[in-house]
Amino acid sequence: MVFPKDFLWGAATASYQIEGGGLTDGRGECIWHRFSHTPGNVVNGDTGDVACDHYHRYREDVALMKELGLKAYRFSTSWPRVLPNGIGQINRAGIDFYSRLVDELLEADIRPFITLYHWDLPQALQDKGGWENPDSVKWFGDYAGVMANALGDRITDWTTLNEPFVISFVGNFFGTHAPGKQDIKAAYLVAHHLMLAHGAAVPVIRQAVPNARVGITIDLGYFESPTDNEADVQAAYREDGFKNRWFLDAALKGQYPADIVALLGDILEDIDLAAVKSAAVPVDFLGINYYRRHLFVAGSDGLFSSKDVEPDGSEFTAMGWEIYPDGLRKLLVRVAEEYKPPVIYVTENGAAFDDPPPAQGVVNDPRRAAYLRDHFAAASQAIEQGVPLKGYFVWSLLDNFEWAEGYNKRFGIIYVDYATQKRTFKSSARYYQQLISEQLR
Ligand code: IFM
Repeated sequence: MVFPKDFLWGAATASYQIEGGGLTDGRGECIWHRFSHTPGNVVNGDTGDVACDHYHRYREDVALMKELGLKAYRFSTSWPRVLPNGIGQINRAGIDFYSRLVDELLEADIRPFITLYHWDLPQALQDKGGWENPDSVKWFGDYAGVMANALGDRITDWTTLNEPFVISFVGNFFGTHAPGKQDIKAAYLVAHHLMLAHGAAVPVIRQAVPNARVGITIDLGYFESPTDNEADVQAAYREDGFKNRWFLDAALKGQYPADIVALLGDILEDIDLAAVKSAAVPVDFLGINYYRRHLFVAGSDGLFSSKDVEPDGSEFTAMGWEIYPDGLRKLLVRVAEEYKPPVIYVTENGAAFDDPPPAQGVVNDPRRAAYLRDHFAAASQAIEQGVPLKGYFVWSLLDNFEWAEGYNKRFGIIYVDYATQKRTFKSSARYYQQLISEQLR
């Protein structure tokens, strides 16, 4: 594995998953606060009230990043920490927190990559319909402007949204994420407004930060059929359309995939589909989050007449996700060829495993280190094949609040003992530290 010397080795987190700090210092309620405080939604009734207490321990966490040798850190900002009602009055304490964090990162020579929306919509906006409300496009643009004006003197790398598929469908169709709806029409409306909001926010950021590099992060799965049978191949392609092409085509081509539009029919009746043209503003990079492969054959299930199948002989993570590194290479090559983003970052990749507790000052997690090694190798092959991949953010820096799974699933390369908040490097963190230093030598 050889990466360019200027390759950005990073790690990622998200506000609600690590910050904690409850509703202190003027932070408004977000939809995940409401959702996780509603019994039955999250394993063990866990909430993000304390999480990794990063709000108070960010200096210690930046010191850990520096020890790892990270060149870049991807984090998200909590919209209601900055704008408790989502719009209007700015909470100075919220801005100050992110300002201190950014200063600390720059002091440590770590490049801050900010994400404006990683799922913690202000509850006050959800009460007005949330992302289903067409006004959400303007709300998000205004919030982007507040952040760009506050931090644009020190941050050049800006991401609008993280994982529009999960926001729309897991939150509004499957219902297992906040706000917990099960309404497919609502999910497509949310997806549409998210894409318009991205399109509205990019110029706002550019206006405030002339040297900004702006992008969006889309979660992609690698879809294929286990057979060469044409009907099975087509079924896998439809599933790819549902999850991947819907958002890639919107953000990078300004249109929705015609085959999926045709299948959805009336579900889209309230949406002005042509308006998605405005989502395809030029971006400086595309962020890709990759975790797994999905196998599908033709079937009679659901809108896409498909059926998912279990891969034979594969390994799985604690989330039950298949470990399939070559899917990352294939996706990167395909996206580079078909959508031609100027730069790609892997903005998330990593795995949950049932780690043992710390012993002699370390947590032994060889499977996570192997997972990362094999995915880095796939990424390096993609670069050899001409993909403009310029950086890689491991998910996640710290064990954290894994949404509906609570603290039950650990994705960190750094172990967090939630009772004491003590951080312990896992052996995967030591592996990553060594790889970074070798690659930079
Ligand atoms: O923890 C999440 C993250 O917030 C978004 N991408 C996937 C991760 C693992 O599920």
